[in-house]
Amino acid sequence: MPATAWLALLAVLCFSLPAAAQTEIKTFEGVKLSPYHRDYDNSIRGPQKVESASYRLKVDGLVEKPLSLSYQQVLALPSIREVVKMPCVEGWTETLLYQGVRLRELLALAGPKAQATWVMFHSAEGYSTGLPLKRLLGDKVMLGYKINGLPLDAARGWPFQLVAPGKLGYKWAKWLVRLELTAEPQKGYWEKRGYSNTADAAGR
Ligand SMILES: Nc1nc2c(c(=O)[nH]1)N[C@H]1C(S)=C(S)[C@@H](COP(=O)(O)O)O[C@H]1N2
Ligand SMILES: [Mo]
Repeated sequence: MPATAWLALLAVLCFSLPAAAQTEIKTFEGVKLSPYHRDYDNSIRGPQKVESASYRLKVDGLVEKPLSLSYQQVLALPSIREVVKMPCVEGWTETLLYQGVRLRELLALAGPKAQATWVMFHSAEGYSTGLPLKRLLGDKVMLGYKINGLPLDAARGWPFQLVAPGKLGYKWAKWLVRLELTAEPQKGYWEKRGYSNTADAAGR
């Protein structure tokens, strides 16, 4: 084969392989998924552009070993995939395929202290919410970084979103920067404004 043909082949591979890896998954194990891209946004300050080079996920508070992890360090941990439903208090529900790191794996790396009973999730734009530590040890609770096979973008919550099945959407903090373990329950952004700190998505 002439050199130009090799070059052409190489170019085709370089452009088509990443593109193929980025195709959105639309159905998974027979379940029709909600679309990744939407034209509405209900977050308190709109999509956030989190800087990737300097990004660190902090896990601190009542832990034996505080963590400060880069995006790549989190992605290197074992991951899971689950189809989950995210119901917003506004009335809509999305069914999405999430991929991420099980929260209990991450928490185990930090080693919660005996007094820790609660985890506060802090986001880049100042949003926060929290859940009982016990509730976060479940099989399907994760630090999500892909939806329908695509990495989270600025609208979806890059780099990480809490995936909390059974809880209303305002517990699913996006643009996560810090997990803080505390001894007592704390109120987050919406909870301080009167929303339930339990946020059970009963029947939704
Ligand atoms: N950082 C941050 N996370 C957030 C919010 C927000 O305003 N800021 N809004 C919450 C609410 S009310 C809902 S319903 C979901 C919507 O998330 P989605 O983009 O996955 O649909 O994000 C939650 N996470
Ligand atoms: Mo919401």
